[in-house]
Amino acid sequence: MPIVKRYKKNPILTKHDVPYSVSTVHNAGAIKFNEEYILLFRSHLLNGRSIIGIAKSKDGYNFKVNSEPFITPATDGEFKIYEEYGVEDPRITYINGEYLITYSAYSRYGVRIGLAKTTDFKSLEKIAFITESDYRNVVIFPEKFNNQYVRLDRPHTGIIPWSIWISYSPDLIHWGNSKVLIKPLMYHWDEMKIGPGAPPIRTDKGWLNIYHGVFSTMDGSIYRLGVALHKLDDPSIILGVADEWILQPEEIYEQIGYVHNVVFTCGAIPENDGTLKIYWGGADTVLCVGEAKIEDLINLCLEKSRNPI
Ligand code: BMA
Repeated sequence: MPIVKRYKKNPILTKHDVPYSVSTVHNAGAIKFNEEYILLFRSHLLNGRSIIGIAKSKDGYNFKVNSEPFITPATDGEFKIYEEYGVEDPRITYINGEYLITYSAYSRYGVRIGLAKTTDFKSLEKIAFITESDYRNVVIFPEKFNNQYVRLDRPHTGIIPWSIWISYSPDLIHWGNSKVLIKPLMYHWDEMKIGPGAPPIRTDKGWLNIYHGVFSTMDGSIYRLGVALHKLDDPSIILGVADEWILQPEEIYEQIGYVHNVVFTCGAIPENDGTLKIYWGGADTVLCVGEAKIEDLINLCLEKSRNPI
């Protein structure tokens, strides 16, 4: 039995479901809002740059896409120069009555992380860039720890393979006290690079961190998903990192597309029955969903663990 069970009617969204012109629908932040499921998803425009659309659903499987995109590159003001090449891969965190959205902003100056917020998924306020260049994959925890906001992030460096770090902030704008937490393993499915995927999910055994890992082959890179468990009251402590991946490209819509052999997540939603709905982009082209038992994910982290560093 695979640990993540694919929804039979995958993919749940494709470019044909979008009422404006795009060539892909993938990598989506996910959250429940007023009894509805919300997805903020990335799409490539026909010029190759990305924007972020919004889709809503009553059941988490059947989504309807709004007629207008939700986040597009700023056309004036201070955000403009850093979003010129597009906005990608949103993550959503609910904290203090607001929905925080982190996204990758691309420009001739590199890739950095923008922070925006909404209270109603109708209007959006861009707040600040919260990293300099050479950062992607920032996920904010939905709780404060010792009065600090906490995030997992992924700086780019030429010295070690790209790894998962933790950083702290008093105000969501200024971040520091960074520490490396999980590093790719040599000759392992995640040897090339890893990065946070879904914002961490609270369980009674710890925070589940669903992340992506990449392995390079003669036929290109393979993006898979893995899972780690962080201590509840101190997420800088890793209780376990599963040695095995939890999802790899196996269906045709994950193996063939805009980028072959990719499953990539930006969001997962825990349900009251102990399952977790994980949303992922297939081959950077379509959007998929699947379910895992939270208990199985925890056990995999604790019983088949590898060294985090
Ligand atoms: C990463 C990001 C993701 C993408 C993945 C696979 O570097 O660009 O948005 O899904 O590559 O192409």
